[in-house]
Amino acid sequence: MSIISNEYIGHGENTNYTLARVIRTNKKFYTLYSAEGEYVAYIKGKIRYKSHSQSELPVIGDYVLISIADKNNALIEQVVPRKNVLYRKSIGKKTDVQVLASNIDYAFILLGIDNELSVAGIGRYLSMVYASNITPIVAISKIDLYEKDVYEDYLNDIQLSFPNEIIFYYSAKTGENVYRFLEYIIDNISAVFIGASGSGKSTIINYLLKEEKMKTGDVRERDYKGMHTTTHRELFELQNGGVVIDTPGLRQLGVWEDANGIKKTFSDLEDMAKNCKFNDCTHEHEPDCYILKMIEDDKLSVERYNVYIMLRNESEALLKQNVLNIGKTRKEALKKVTKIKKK
Ligand SMILES: Nc1nc2c(ncn2[C@@H]2O[C@H](COP(=O)(O)OP(=O)(O)O)[C@@H](O)[C@H]2O)c(=O)[nH]1
Ligand SMILES: [Mg+2]
Ligand SMILES: [Zn+2]
Repeated sequence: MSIISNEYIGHGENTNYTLARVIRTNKKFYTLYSAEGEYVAYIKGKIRYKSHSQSELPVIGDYVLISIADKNNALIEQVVPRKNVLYRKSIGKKTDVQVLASNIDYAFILLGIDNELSVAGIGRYLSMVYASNITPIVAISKIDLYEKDVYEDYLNDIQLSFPNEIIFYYSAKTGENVYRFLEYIIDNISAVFIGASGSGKSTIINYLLKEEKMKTGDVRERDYKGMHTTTHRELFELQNGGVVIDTPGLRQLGVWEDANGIKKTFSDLEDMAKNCKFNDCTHEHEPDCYILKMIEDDKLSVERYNVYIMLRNESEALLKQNVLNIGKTRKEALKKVTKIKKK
């Protein structure tokens, strides 16, 4: 039973509850895997009531303790403390944290070679994964679409921009390099697949599963009451015991890469910055900037530098904008309070 990884076996042993893992989430219910089989489960009202934000509610990958009435009616009593969560922050009226999956060892960032393959985009995904303290692996799909000499230089540039990350390319059509996934996804390891819609997540998972457990493209299915529902995320066990988690396409809109994740992605630049003349050097125009000197000396890739500056500036601008927004809502709230007081 590798869906439940070794480190969690035995959890809840001294309780009347059964240990299970969330393998599918839906609006109203969850599908769980346990040693005794699969269950449809609901959250105990208390959990929903007590939770301060959406991020505390069960997500795909969570281990939970359940009480069981029958196969179609189990109750999630507790979420077992998470090892980690893959999350992203977005800015709208307020800052939101969206938890995509939990208890993850690797996040495979999938990018179609025919689409959306940019150094900046990769930097963004890396920052998100590092902010969550998860190891990223970049996998570039659909290389069967082009001759090697068309994309080889480009892929070299990408590797030069991210010299510390594992990056490989593959084709789910010809099977080229697909084995690379299985070097990482082994027994007791959980890997999540992220990337834009159409980048090939479901296809490679199907390939790895060696059977059509999922439909590619939009997944819609009937739930147990016969209603059409969109399945959000799904977790599967490979024959070798590794676990893979599919996610829906991530939209970039309003997404805010955490300053922390950016720092981790570019930790070498953060280190170099210690040698700049000014403490608050922006590394854009200052004299005696060590980072600019490293570029001049060909010791730092210009592309890597550009992505760093872009993401850092974007993150700072969004943060500022957000602080302003919060300021505005506070002012509005205050206005209301004063009005009430005047009455
Ligand atoms: N030529 C080619 N097409 C692929 C490859 N991987 C996925 N596709 C196609 O890309 C489309 C989107 O794939 P899908 O797995 O549904 O993407 P998802 O949205 O990331 O889950 C489908 O039409 C797949 O057949 C690949 O390696 N080569
Ligand atoms: Mg898909
Ligand atoms: Zn500098």
